Amino acid sequence: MVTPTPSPVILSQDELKKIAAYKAVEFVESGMVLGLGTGSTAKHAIDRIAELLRIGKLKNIVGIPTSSITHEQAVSLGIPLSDLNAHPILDLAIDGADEVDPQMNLVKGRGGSLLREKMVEAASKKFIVIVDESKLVSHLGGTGLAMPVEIVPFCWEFTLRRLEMLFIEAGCVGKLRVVRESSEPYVTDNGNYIIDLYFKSDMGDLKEASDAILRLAGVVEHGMFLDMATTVIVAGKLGVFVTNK
Ligand code: ABF
Repeated sequence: MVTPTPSPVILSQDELKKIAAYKAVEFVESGMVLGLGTGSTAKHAIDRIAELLRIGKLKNIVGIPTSSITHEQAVSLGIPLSDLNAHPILDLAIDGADEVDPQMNLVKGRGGSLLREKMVEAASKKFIVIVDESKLVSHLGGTGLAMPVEIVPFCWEFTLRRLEMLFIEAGCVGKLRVVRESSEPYVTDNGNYIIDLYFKSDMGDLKEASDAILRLAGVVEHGMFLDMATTVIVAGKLGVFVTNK
């Protein structure tokens, strides 16, 4: 008799995100001040933190949300919240990312919350990034997908052109992010706009690119998170991998 070989379990992308998120929550300890990320992966982590608080396995957590949507989720789950004014140093932040390179540099902000995410995560002693394996890239901006930049609404077309000019050799094209249903500009939690930059070729040295973008007066922040992650947790077909800086 032939014993059937069990077929491998195929996990959905969302299930992989949940695995990475739950793994990250294993690093949360009672009494921590926690940066709560934004996006579908971070949402799983927040659900899990709330569950552990509910059953008493975690106590005295203070959450610092990185967006209004995360704020709403945390409030609805009863997670005590505060802000950076009251807690300028966080113990740990957990958040997703759009791209992760081999040096643990990130692109974030396709969800629109990059400014608050960067403020909160830069203030955190540890920053765990949680992703499914589709987010791994060999170099940032090389996927043909957007690298977001938050800008002030004033004369946004001028700022868009200036951004394109910075990366003219990389064939950079900028697009104002709009709300799909209305074609109106997407407005961030901070009342700003987002320009999504698309590159035809490598944008060059990341630190130089970052500095050049931040020197433009209409720019508020960009979505490259360089040298910020202290741990990356990747869930994929072969399992869950934790890499520390
Ligand atoms: C946030 O959510 C963002 O910085 C990033 O744009 C996005 C990742 O999305 P998801 O977890 O839904 O894949 O962390």
